Amino acid sequence: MKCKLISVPVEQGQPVPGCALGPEVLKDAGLVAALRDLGHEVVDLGAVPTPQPRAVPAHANRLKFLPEVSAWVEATAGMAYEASADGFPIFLGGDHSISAGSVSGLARRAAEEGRPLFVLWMDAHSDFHTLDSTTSGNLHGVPLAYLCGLPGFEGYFPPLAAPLSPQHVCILGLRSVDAAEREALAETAMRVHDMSAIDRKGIAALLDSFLNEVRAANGLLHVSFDVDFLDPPLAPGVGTPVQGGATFREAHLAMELLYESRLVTSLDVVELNPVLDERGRTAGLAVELVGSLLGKTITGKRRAA
Ligand code: NNH
Ligand code: MN
Ligand code: MN
Ligand code: MN
Repeated sequence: MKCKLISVPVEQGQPVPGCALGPEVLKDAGLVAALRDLGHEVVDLGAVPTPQPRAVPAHANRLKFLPEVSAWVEATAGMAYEASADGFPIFLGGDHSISAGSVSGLARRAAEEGRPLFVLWMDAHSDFHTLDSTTSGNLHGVPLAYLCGLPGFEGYFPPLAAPLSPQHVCILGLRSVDAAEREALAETAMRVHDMSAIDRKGIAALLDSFLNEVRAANGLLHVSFDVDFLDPPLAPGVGTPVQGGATFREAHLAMELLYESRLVTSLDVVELNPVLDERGRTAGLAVELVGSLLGKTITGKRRAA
């Protein structure tokens, strides 16, 4: 596989400084070597150039860095669209607002190819606020609502070429939902698997049923991996840790199943905050998990598809 690394060093979508260092630190933690060891070609496309803030009207809600984040979304979408012409794009965040860009660019490409884009959102949070409903004003809390075409983004975020169908989205690992999000989630057709569902049914069963849908629809599959999906003792280097996350084994199993499915066509790795990390553990684990998603196994032998 030809892996294309795209750095998106954005931290204005969340309140804790350090997240913009994510792409460099993931590379310092051995991401390129990990992928090459698996036999992949790695092309580092560098960083999305820092855009000028977008001219947007004033918003009634107290949104933080709206012109800046909106500009990053537009610039990242353009890069995602270009990069997805071939190969396997990997977006290195940066906070989760970048996925409003990466996924919208990929969705535009998928629509042109006439294939449905499915998204697996691995996250402690649902990121399903609209610009009107967010109470924190942190724009890393809105990308999934934007991508699904919820109202209120018009004029503030770039127009969407192709909104996601909520039936094609699966949230996995959820354990922190704000009141307004809870209402919106109750109305959506997205699959929402919280930690309780993982405890009861097992991560493999939940994932298998989603992967079967992707396969049956001949879909493309984007994985948006928010590092706070992981349990905080394993992954302390995130700005908004929430207790009770995925274990080391659950996370690896998920990645191994995704690899074996051969359905994944692109990836985001977001919300790593190296300033909050402890001795590089979070970065190291993130690199290891990307390896598992791209074919690493314990014995080194690849399982057949
Ligand atoms: N729901 C909260 C908010 O909107 C937290 C979002 N934080 C995240 N999302 N890290 O993944 O402010
Ligand atoms: Mn360096
Ligand atoms: Mn997130
Ligand atoms: Mn999160």
